[in-house]
Amino acid sequence: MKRPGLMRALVALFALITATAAHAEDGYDLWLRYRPAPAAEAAPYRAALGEVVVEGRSPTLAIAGDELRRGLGGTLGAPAADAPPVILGTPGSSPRIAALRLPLQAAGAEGYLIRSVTVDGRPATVVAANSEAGVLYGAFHLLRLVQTRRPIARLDVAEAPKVKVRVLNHWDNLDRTVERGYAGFSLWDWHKLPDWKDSRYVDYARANASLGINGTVLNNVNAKADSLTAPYIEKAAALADTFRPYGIKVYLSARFSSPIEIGGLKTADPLDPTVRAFWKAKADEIYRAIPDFGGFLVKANSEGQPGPQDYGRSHADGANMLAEAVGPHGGIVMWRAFVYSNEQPEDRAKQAYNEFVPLDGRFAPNVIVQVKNGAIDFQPREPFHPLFGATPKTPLMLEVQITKEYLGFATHLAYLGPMYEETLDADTWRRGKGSTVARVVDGSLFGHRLTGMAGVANIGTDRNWSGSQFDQANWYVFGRMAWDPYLSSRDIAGEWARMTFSNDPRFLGPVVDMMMGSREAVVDYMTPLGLHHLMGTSHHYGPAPWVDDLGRADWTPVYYHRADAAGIGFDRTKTGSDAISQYAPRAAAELLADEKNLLWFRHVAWDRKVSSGRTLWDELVVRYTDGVRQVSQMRRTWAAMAPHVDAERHAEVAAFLAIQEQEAQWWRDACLAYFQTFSKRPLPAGYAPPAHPLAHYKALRFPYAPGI
Ligand code: BDP
Repeated sequence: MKRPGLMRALVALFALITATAAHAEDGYDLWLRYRPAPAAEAAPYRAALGEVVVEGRSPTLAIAGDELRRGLGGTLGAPAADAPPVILGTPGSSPRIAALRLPLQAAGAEGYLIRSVTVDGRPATVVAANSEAGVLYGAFHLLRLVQTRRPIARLDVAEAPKVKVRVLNHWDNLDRTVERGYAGFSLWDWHKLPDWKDSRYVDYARANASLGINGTVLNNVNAKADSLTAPYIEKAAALADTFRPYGIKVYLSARFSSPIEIGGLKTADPLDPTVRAFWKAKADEIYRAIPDFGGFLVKANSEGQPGPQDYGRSHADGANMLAEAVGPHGGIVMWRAFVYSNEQPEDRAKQAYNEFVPLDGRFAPNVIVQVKNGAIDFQPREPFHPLFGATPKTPLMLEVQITKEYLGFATHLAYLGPMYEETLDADTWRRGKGSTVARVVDGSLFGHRLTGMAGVANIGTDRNWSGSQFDQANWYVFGRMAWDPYLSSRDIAGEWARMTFSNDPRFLGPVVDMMMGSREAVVDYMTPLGLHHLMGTSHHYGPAPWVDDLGRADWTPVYYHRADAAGIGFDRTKTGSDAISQYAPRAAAELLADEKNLLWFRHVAWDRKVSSGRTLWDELVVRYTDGVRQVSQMRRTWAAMAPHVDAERHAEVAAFLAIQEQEAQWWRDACLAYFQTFSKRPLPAGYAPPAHPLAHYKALRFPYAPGI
């Protein structure tokens, strides 16, 4: 007898299996994969976490409930009928939660409690907060506990973010190219907005909410005034509507000369009344479309961007004018301190401090100054920026780069958690020991309530969002550290690896170690011992330490490494630019004592002995070589992980590591071939010479490298 129904079902099942195998894991699901846990692992969670009960009605609460059902369902299967319920809500949305009289004061506007409680005489788990966004964050926290297999008996979690403004900075252009983006094109489909909203906007919002990221600056800091015209405000409003239920506010980068370009004015002078009126009217217009608009991010008088100094005014004058426009609506201004000028003979590393310290106390209360982690520009390693701790009356937010412009683009595996942590843990010594950058960032050092952390996003249209599987970890660690700048980068790496790949200890041990060492490997094969800014011109791809002929000296690598017959490095002590004096004396002493910063602060003779007992030249060769060796080791580590990872993602990571190994070798060889022309010394015994003569490396051209 023919069984067409069964046949059809089998065919459909087969199609489904092959389809899932082919598309099983391309990385789209990020750390929110919710794959089934093995039965034994699932058992305690199944017994403890039953039906999800959302108390109250609102888009955000519904999202929290749906996410929990999706996550618990995916990981644990359908809820067991007799398992205690998971109850979500706020005291305002839920009489049962109100009746519990939970100590929610400390949770503030965005925090939450997760507790094992008794409701109606029966055990239950509550996720409670003062706000709906807090409930959503709590739901993601509970999911994370399950995903990472943390114990959930007698739950008593209390969390509140330590930083108020936790924003991604998208360097996305209106034509969908992304400046320094290595993950495809911009997610924002401006042309089709506001009528068509890509479903990825929702997944983007989910991912951010899962980390507590509560803001997104949609457009490039090198901004076009068009972003502030009516059609683009409407498009931004459509995105804001999508992100709002996820607790995410939209911000825009503002081009300082907009009053001229789109306002028909002759000037953008911040003290001109017509200019002030333009910005007030513009802010009012934006807030009509986006009532919870977060505010403006501004890059002014930096790298050719217009700014208040074009009119003889200060950064404070410029920032305060915009602050006055958005202030009545509750908006803020994030004013960037990334300023330097080649017309000034001063060491570039000193310029931001020199500009901003005299302005301390002159910014409006809704202005926060956004400072990169180091004084130059997102290099693989920089000492912390001397502005941190130096402006007691001005709140500063930390800006880190998530996209890896200077750390090998998307193909190099470099987990940036240790880099962010290094900055946050650095002691500024401005109010004695323990005056860490983290305490500047969370406001506790000087008692600021406006606090923030910004990450230059690495997100694009690639299926895996970030250009590589492991670059997702950099988005993840940024979000987690913005929520709590005291978290450990190792713990976060473990959390991410569990959620993204596997809870198997045979996987986690080697892979977390590999992640933790990966940024140091990049430092070694690109810029060891405090070297910096050796990359190719404009596209920043690959080594070009020899470049000395750009229009401006402060963009040339030779400006930074200063190699000559005597030695190498930038003297920033008293005998040189004295940039070191911008730090508190104890911090300066610590920075100088740390060999990692050797050539950042000093010009050192080739023959000087370093801590290993080797000469500086030999040490450079050893470090460059060891960087490459570390990548080879990473390849072997990853190869052994095949049993723990789906084939698709394993192959992608393996292929990228092979690229990384080649490029690490290229960096080593090109840099050593070049520096050897100054050191005039042989490589130590056993160290292979560069594969090609220097001329070969100098002749390489990359006109189509991504991200320009
Ligand atoms: C540099 C980037 C450049 C950015 C600039 C910035 O190369 O594309 O515009 O930072 O932060 O590192 O403004």
